[in-house]
Amino acid sequence: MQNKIKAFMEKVIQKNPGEKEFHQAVQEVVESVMPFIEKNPKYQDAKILERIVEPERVLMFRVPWQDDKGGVQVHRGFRIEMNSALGPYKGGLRFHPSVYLGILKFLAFEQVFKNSLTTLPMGGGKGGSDFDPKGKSDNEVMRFCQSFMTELQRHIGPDTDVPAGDIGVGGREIGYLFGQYKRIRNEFTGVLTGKGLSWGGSLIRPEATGYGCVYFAQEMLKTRGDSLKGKVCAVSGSGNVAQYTVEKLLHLGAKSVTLSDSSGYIYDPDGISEQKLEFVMELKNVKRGRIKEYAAKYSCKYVEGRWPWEVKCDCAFPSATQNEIHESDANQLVKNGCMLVAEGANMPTLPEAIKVFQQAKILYGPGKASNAGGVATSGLEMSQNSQRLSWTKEEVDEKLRQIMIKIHDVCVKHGKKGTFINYVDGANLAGFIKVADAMLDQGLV
Ligand code: NDP
Ligand code: 2IT
Repeated sequence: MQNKIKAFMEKVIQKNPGEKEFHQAVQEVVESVMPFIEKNPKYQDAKILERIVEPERVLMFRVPWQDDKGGVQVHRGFRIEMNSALGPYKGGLRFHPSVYLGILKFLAFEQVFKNSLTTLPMGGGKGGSDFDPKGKSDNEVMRFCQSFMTELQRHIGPDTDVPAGDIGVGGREIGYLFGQYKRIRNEFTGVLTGKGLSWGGSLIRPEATGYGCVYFAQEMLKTRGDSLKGKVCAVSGSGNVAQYTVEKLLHLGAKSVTLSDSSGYIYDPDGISEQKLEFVMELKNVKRGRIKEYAAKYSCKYVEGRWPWEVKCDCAFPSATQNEIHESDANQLVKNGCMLVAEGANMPTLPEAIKVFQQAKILYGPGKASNAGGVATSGLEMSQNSQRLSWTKEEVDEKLRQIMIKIHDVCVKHGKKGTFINYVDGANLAGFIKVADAMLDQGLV
């Protein structure tokens, strides 16, 4: 088996040179599904694995824009249309200076399996740019978004490809992108999700990734007869996912003691209260300041240039970015008694660190399962847009909760090994089988 995996990965690496995050994401899925494929020759004969790692289409384009001083800036835009076996391409846009093909291909690849798990009819895609919204004025961000959409609009549509937010793309950016799409195409459609409430957005979409991740954690704990009540939680990041993770943890009686940004983390042993969270939301979403200011305001510890995994906690919610938990962090977490890791971010845990969690037999929920609530609620936004109706907050939240329970169930079904649940294998296999079968049904495409 190991030889087969190695031979397959050698080809992937050769064909996609320098895209190390993509290699990492593919390796994880291939390790889970290769034994299954070996037992089911129909997938081998149809070369499903070889096809699934090849994007259906990759778009790469120039994004020129003018800054406030009148200077010309040039960035690179991307959209990876990875797989449409289950529905229109669906997945976020990331604006971050680190963005290149390898990052967006890993994200698009993960998205295919994640979207399959949601139970909703969505294919997988991802896009973005190496543009950094940090430090830019609203007008600069608007001009960039308008230029980006001027090209992207010819490739997307409500039945073709439906982007949304990710790192660096929130409500403000979605607004500018939607405005430009509408202006060029002269149509008001559900071409993006994460829209404002008065112009086609869904209630609970902003909350959905964080809430969904906490619902998933709840289900994981239930398998051990436990709950979130009274748990001390370490959360990383301080953006969309982190904020609503902290909010839901608070609602369920847990205590979040950390938040971070790319400069460092804060440690507040008293816990982040409703009022403190309000401060964080204003700081991050309106003032666009640094998390350090929380420590100054509430007189707690701030640790520059480090991740919060050295803090003692019962549960960890990595919600910033890929590869933020290294092997040494995983060892530290386990040593400190951490019993659960639920990933709000995409691929935040390095492979060696995943092994540490699995060997310690703690509850470890991989992002493609535990953070699927965001895209699932995007799917619900698409349904509402198609119906030209809006559902209530309670209705959307309950649908989200039920979806997270179903994702957990299917992970258990495919990942249970004796008394231990391998959520990585469970999510990869369940996600894969549905997409693979749809690809078989649709012939050689
Ligand atoms: P935001 O842009 O709202 O927030 C990102 C947070 O992570 C910020 O605090 C940011 O700090 C920090 N961060 C980003 N990159 C780095 C880095 N390289 N090193 C250290 N810190 C970093 O993004 P989201 O909250 O939307 O996304 C967070 C994660 O969740 C991502 O992995 C994303 O792919 C994933 N995700 C998001 C979903 C969504 O619906 N938004 C759905 C599913 C997954 P700083 O401001 O200093 O850059
Ligand atoms: O990684 C993700 O699932 C997202 N950024 C959300 C994608 C979406 O289409 O809502």
